[in-house]
Amino acid sequence: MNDSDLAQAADWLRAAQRVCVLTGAGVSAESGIPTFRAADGLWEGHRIEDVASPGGFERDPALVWDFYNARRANARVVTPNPGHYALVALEDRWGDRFTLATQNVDGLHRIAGSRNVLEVHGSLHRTQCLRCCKVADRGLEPLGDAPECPLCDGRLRPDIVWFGESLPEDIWAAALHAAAECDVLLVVGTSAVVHPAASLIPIAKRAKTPGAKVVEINLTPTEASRHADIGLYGPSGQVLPKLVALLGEPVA
Ligand code: BV8
Ligand code: ZN
Repeated sequence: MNDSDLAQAADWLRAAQRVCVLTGAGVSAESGIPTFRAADGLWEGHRIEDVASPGGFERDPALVWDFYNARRANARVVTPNPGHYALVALEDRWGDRFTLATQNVDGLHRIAGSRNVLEVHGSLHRTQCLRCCKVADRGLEPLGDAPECPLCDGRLRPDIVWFGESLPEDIWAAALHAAAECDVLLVVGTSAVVHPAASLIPIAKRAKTPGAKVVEINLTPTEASRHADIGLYGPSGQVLPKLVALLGEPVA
């Protein structure tokens, strides 16, 4: 990552009225949560269809709960990293003109202090009852491989958007609006291969004229790179704090 690109990204941010951020598993990597598509990725040893699809849950709910209980156990022992806290600082600066859409289900953005967080793929912290449909925040304590609803004894599933499932309508509508309206979109730690989340990137560029400036923050170029105006390549836990530090004090 070169200093002139960092300075250019900071200039675009300083001039932005509205800022949107899209994060993926990479922003939590330095906290100790494995990403999905790296060699040691989460999907290792598990076919996606078996553990992150409605069909997989129908076929073997205990296997799926084992997979999610393992991720809950991992999320229970990690803490936000400087990248999460830098995004909190951006929200402090732009207030309600800042939106953070995350594909992550680990809850670390909220734990770090982010407020306006759109969890487009759900959350490890929540369960959904298949009988009474109650969605409940159940923290990250172990849930066993056949947890039941405390209200109606129905079977519980993770409140996670699986492959082949649509995203929560209200959350997705808010993410679309934020991407379409923003002046700068930061794309942080995502391979940008999963849709429709990845479509927020071209939407930010094309929804209005002039389109948003897109800044990619990643270890390597990705599917997002072709839409990016600038790529800041390095660990997000280092790049984001540098970017925030360059912004200086907000002009009153
Ligand atoms: C839907 C919950 C239909 C599970 C997840 C063909 C083409 C296009 C689309 C499709 C297609 N075939 C099927 C589809 C649709 C499918 C899809 O996109 N598939 C992909 C794989 C091709 N999408 C769906 O099924 C979606 N639903 O389409 O429904 C529909 C429509 C209308 C009505 C009804 C139905 C649902 C998608 C949601 C799936 N659920 N998560 C769980 O988490 O357990 S997706 C899963 O992938 C995670 O949420 C994850 O966040 C997401 C994206 O992955 P990333 O976050 O990007 O993670 P990854 O490992 O890939 O990359 C990490 C990046 O970080 C890397 O670039 C790495 O370099 C970088 N990095 C690492 N360390 C650092 C770093 N960067 C900075 N600093 C570091 N330190
Ligand atoms: Zn219930």
